[in-house]
Amino acid sequence: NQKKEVVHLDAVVVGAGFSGLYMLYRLREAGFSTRVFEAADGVGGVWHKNRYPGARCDNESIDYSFTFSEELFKEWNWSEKFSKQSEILEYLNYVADKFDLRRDIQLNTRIISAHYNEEDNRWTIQTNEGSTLSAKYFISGVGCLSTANVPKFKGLDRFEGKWYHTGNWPKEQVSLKGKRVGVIGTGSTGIQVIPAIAPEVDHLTVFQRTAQYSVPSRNHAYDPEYVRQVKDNFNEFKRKRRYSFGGFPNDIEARPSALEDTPEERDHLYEAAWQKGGVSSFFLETYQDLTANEDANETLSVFIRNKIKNIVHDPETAEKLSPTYYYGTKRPIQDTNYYETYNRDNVSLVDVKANPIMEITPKGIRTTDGEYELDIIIFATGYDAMTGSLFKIDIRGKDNVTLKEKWENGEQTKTYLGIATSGFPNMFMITGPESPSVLSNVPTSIEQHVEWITDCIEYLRDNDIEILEAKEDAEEAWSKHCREVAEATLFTKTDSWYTGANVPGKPRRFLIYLGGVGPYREKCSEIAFKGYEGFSLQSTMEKA
Ligand code: NA7
Repeated sequence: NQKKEVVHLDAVVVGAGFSGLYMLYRLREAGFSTRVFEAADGVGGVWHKNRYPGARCDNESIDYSFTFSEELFKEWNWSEKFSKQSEILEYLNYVADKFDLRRDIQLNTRIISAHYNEEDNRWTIQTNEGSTLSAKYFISGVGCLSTANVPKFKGLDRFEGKWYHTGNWPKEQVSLKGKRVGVIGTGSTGIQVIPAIAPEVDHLTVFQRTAQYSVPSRNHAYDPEYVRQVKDNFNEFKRKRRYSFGGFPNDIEARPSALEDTPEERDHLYEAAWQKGGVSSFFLETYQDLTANEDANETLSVFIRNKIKNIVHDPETAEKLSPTYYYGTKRPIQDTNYYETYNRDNVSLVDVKANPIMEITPKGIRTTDGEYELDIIIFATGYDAMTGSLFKIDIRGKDNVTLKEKWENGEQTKTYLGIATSGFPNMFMITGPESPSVLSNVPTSIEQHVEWITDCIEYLRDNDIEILEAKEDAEEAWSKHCREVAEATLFTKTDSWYTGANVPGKPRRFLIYLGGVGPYREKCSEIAFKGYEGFSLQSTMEKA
């Protein structure tokens, strides 16, 4: 029986998104036998699964791409400033083909467990189709936002219509034409779906729990001259991206404080950002203290609330759409005609904070103020972020302790640099908890992690080191530093997926490093330069 054979490899990588594809490329270049396992039937990670209407990236396309290959960077042409999901998926497929990655990627295969064996210092990895692998290194490229959060509403199984979660949207065409559709959730995803489907459906009912700040994306086709300039300055682009705060190559520096300008100066700057469009115009190009100072934050919050009042005709709807949390402390959002959509006759808004959803009935959704009849329900309810996808795998380190136990279901999540965690030798996480991950331009962060991990594994090979493990004190210090940086901001004061508050019962922990991509890169490099300071290294001889 072929399946009983144990396949021996240097490295097993989970996931074939941006992370897994690049990790495979680098490890293969460095001469390590590597295989990537992907549960879906294609490469692309979240960009393979997020096929819902209106799905786009809200980071600028050129910024949101790989820079490890100048040739790739120069030969690929993005059509628009903010790419559609299908174009990003096309890009990742192109990358897989260009670098001949597919021969080491096994699709339709889920890693169900990874156990570390202290006898031979190797990981035993099991797949859902019964294969067993033995690898020296176990590397997670599962992504931070890939495990769907479907709230456990009573009665969903009795719903007679169809329902979908945006993160698992079917490949087949979903016909919404002439249907009564309900969308639950108004995060980044809901705000893309709602305007995209409103013209097509018979009636759209939006179930909103928290009103959101959103700014216009003002997406447009790329100007070939701009693209040429960026490509001609590839090295500078790459350098700026790597050492910037957010992983973007932006040139415009935000002013120090919103409170140092007059109200007129501030409004002028905010209006310019509103006209330019995109979240980054506000975040990177207005003021540095927006997410650090309550009064500074309020200046922008008021500006956006006024915009909502001006766009939405019905004052009651405008009021319901008016957010009250600190701008930017939930994932900042950009849109195309989101608030305008509420001026349509076939769109209505239900405030489920005031009137919570009681149950899903066979005919629709019942809130405390009545039943809404629907043919289709779209769950735009987000993800079990940061730890959800890691916990789906039975990962066991030393002494047979699971990652979930070690992190006490997330409450005690501690990592060293977001890359490793003590008790789990020779395991690496790409954009793991407590790294800049989702509060950065993710491809920049992925490239940095993948390159650091590859250099580290090469160092271990070249120095006959058998085991690398994060030390507890180093991990404790990093985790504490992460929390301190976060607590100095307004991010920890808001309920969001950043804090785990979106998933009922999930412990509240802020698991993203906010110290900036450039400083983080320098810290990681310094640790490597000092012979992997904070890690214990054991050579083959010592172990024997
Ligand atoms: P988000 O940003 O987590 O948004 C989920 C939305 O669903 C948000 O409006 C939630 O309200 C709402 N929600 C979640 N659970 C419920 C229940 N039980 N009842 C009503 N409403 C609910 O997910 P997205 O998919 O939009 O975006 C995730 C990230 O993917 C995005 O930030 C990008 O980085 C890519 P809440 O605000 O929690 O009150």
